[in-house]
Amino acid sequence: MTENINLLRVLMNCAEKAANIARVCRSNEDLLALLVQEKTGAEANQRFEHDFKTLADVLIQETIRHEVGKLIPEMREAILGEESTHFTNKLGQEIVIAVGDTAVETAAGLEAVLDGHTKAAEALAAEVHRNVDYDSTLENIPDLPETLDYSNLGIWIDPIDATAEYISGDSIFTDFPGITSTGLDCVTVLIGVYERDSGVPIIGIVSQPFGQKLKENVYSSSLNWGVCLPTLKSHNCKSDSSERRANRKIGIFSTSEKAEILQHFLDLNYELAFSAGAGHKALKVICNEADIYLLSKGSTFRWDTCGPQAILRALGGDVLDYVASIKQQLPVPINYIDKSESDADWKRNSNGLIAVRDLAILNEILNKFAEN
Ligand code: 2IP
Ligand code: CA
Repeated sequence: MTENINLLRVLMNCAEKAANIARVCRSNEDLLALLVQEKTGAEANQRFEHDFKTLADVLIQETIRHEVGKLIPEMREAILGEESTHFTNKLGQEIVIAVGDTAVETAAGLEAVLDGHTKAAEALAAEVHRNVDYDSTLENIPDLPETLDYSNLGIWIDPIDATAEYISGDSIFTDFPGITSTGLDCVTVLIGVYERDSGVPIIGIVSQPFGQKLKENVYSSSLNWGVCLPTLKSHNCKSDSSERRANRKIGIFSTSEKAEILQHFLDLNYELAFSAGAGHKALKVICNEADIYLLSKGSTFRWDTCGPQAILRALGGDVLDYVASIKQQLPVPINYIDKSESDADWKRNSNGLIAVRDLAILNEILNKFAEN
């Protein structure tokens, strides 16, 4: 059944479908009204804003599960993300999101959840069921090895990373050193495939649904991908080797990173950039616009890192466990081996992270952090 299926192509189309859903929620008036409820409005409105964002996330996750499950049934149950299909909205009602066999069926289910917003439900369902063959617009997509054991693969998805940027949709501004700090550019769709027995990420996709502005309110995606298997290392990432990078060491950080951590980088002659979105910051390292993304806190999750990590591994870099790497003075990669559900926090990268494209730059950094 899965003989002629290329998982990389399937996931590229899934990422594009996710990007379409993310874009339509901002371009369709009815959906945008639900997404951006007046922040100062009634309490019920504020509750709905949160709920609609959850609904969009769950819907994208379910759409990807549906698409992958249709083509590769053995992976259906191994597709994981932040949300569950059953969630309780802020009014205490149980909500179930399901992708039906037809757009009409999906719309009917969504309409019930969206409290009679018929047009909004139909617009979403149309995107869920739209035929997407984005892969045919891309070049140099490799065949995956025939030996790939799909039953040993799991997927982590972040349907919309940098939610706050997505909801506020602030205008994009470019800050030093030419890296976008806030806005829709920081929004990413993150898909990562890992081997369940080894916990190692092997296929990654990072798509920016608002990566290319075509005209006012019209965007197309920028897609980066990577494959890192013993017999195949391949990627397609737009890399920035412009003048402004020559001989400059650049670190990218969360705006909430601790001052003492930033000071270590200043001591090592790094320039500091700040931006929103865990996926976006990792992407800046992938694209060689920054050398390192270090986060000392445990504020990211497996769905934030699995995809970017697979791409960085394909490029010769990795995403590391911050605490363990400093302690052992060695690069210790983040690992995705399935953990027991009894550990409530098992999905969190609780030790922080270090994302690099070139492992060789780590020596002085690990040293510096060990001294202090
Ligand atoms: C968030 C989002 C935030 C990031 C946080 C992620 O994911 O990417 O921007 O914080 O770590 O978990 P920061 O921007 O400070 O790096 P989501 O938006 O999906 O909750
Ligand atoms: Ca996220």
